Amino acid sequence: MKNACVLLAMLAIVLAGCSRDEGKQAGQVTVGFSQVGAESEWRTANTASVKSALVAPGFDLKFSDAQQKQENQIKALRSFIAQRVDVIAFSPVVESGWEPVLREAKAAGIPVVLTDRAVKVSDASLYASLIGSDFIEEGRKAGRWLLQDSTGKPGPIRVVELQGTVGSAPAIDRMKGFHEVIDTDPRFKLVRSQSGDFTRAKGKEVMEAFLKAEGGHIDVLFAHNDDMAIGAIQAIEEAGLTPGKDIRIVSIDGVRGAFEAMKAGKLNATIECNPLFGAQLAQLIRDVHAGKPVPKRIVVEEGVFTQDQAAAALPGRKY
Ligand code: GZL
Repeated sequence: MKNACVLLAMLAIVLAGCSRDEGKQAGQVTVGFSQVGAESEWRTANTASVKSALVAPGFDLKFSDAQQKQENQIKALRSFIAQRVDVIAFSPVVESGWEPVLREAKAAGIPVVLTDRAVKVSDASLYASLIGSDFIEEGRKAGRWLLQDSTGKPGPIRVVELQGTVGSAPAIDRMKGFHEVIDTDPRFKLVRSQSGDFTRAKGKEVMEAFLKAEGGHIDVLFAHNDDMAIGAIQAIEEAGLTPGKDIRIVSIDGVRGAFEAMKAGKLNATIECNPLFGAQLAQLIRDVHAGKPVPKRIVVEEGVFTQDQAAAALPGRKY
């Protein structure tokens, strides 16, 4: 009996080894991908797009979910380096703190592609390319929508802001773009601004605190993503106010939940941030691996959607 167990264990080890060997066919590109987490509808759609493109012939994908923690991403990148993957790709949860591990990847001769979010480094050669949205422009689009929607309205127009993850490129840049536009009009007064970490739960919690502090004196909510806006909508309703009317709401991402909220009249506008760049990323990784010259910055195209367009657009939305 004992011999049989030993034999079975040995067989399992050999099979596991075989499956690992089979996992990497000749000509395949082994990619280590570190994703921020699963904090929002946008992130879920982005992960699905990346996996649909990289769990495919020609690639051997090693995927890691960092649960929105930078230390988990750094651990994952070091593991990819130790496994000697061909290319590393990752969406950096925050902008700073990456220089050491990126230097280790460079020293190991492993090219790095940034997806979705940017990093702040002193040496731009530490990554080959960044594919993702222009967050400053997304913030400007939100500001322009608010200016246009406030035509003829007297001031003061009291604005609260739900920021994304502290230190992340989208939070920093969306805030910058939004204020670049609304700060030109003295009617707008920013009365509260705090991070909801891009999640529905935290967005609701922070909006509850805003409502408690400001009472009914909030006219507009600018949320850095739809998930926080949807959480805030719950808080606004629980406070006995009507979202979309008592408090106008503009947010960013363009996820299905936002279109449903607009269709229900609870959200006024969403600025699209397209997560579906998996196929473009796969081609970028192929080109980087082949040593071909690639653009340092690839900007994903996206639009703006308002309440009146929601019902017609909803059936065709891909995320
Ligand atoms: C934007 C992306 C942001 C989304 C959020 O490209 O980094 O992170 O706006 C997500 O929904 O959490």
